[in-house]
Amino acid sequence: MLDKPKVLVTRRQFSDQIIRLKEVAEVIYLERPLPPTPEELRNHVLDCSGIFAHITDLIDGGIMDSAGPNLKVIAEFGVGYDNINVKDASYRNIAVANTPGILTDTTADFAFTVLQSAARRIAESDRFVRNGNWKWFDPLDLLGLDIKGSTLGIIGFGRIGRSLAKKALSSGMKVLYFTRSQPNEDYGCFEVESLKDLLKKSDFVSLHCPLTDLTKGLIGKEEFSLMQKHAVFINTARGPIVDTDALTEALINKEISYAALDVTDPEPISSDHKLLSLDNVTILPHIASATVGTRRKMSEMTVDNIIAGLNGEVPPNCVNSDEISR
Ligand code: 8YV
Repeated sequence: MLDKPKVLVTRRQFSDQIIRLKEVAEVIYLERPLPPTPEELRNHVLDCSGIFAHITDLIDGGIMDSAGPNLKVIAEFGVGYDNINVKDASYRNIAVANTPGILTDTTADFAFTVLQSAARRIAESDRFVRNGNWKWFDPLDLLGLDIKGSTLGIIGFGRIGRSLAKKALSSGMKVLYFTRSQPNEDYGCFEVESLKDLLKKSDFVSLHCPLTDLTKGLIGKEEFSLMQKHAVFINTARGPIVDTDALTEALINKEISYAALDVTDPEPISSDHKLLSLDNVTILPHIASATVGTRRKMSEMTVDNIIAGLNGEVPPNCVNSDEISR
């Protein structure tokens, strides 16, 4: 009998999906909450044909070479796959796949929730009560921003950006967007000519572009200086799209009024980071897609991608199908 191919799963996952994988593969399962160190990753990946990868795993040509010639598929648990060097994978004829679509509404719902919570100073107000500061009703304290009639600027108008736009429009917001690619449908939103234009005109700015060489550091000192003083900045995309030092300064100097972040750079952010000492920022631990239903489906899609890859097929959600041969 032929040996089963090896598959590395780098974090704990839903047990039914591990069982599915075990039917077709010998699974090296790092069933613990902590991500593997780069050295552990290099060791565990040896002889693997597939990798069930997470955002915490930096997978470059070196890791692919540590796996060796059997490696056929790297399947990311998520839509963003900036932790995988796709060029290196294509060069080695390895398929890279992700989980698009399934998390669109969950992530956009979350972005809108975070936007509304920031507008109404929810986290700050909760701290206010817990710290014993709620003495009396004060008509002029903890005043927020209205959603209806405000302008939302969306940077990146892919699936998640467009889903957020629909929610914002139905709540009476005006929506501007800036994108480098051609959107199919804009539902009555307005495309702006430049990022500058969007930053100047928006009351809320929300990031929805992938992290690439082009978008790394896209929002820095100059961009924050263009935003309105009352503007709220939301990042549920990727931390390194924003210059963290510039954001910290902008919040300290009140160049913008508030930031709500589900992603940071570095990630996780250390508990003694300056940002955490500020009252005008909410920081969440990368949970935009974290619902039971969505994470389950993401896990299932990741396993679908791996099984197809092990079978020598192009995985259903392959991002480099044009660059590999099967
Ligand atoms: C994932 C995400 O949970 O899909 C993405 O790009 O950021 C999240 O939905 C995260 O990537 C964990 O691997």
